[in-house]
Amino acid sequence: MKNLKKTILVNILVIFAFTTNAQENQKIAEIKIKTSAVCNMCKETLESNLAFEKGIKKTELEVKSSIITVTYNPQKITPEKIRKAISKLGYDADEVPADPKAYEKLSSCCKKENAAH
Ligand SMILES: [Cu+2]
Repeated sequence: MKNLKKTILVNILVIFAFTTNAQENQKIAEIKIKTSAVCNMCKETLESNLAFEKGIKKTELEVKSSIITVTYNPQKITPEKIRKAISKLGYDADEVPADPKAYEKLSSCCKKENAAH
């Protein structure tokens, strides 16, 4: 009798774990944000720094179009916060302008006014 109870309990836990996992998989969204990135260094800066942002799962910046594709968990981060994070790194993100202080710290080749390459 004791063993039966144990088996039932384990089964319930297993079912619970699977259900949680299924919900977890649905907590994924994707957004494309237009940035002011101009070169591969910008790509590096954005992708490596955004990786530390809570809720962001994957980032991929296309240098040619300056568009960054962000895969994120909408339960943990909002598109608004993602744009803020990009701005804090010194880059424009859609309608959110680059944070002036962060922008100043960028390498000269990464500044949008010098985008001659
Ligand atoms: Cu750059």
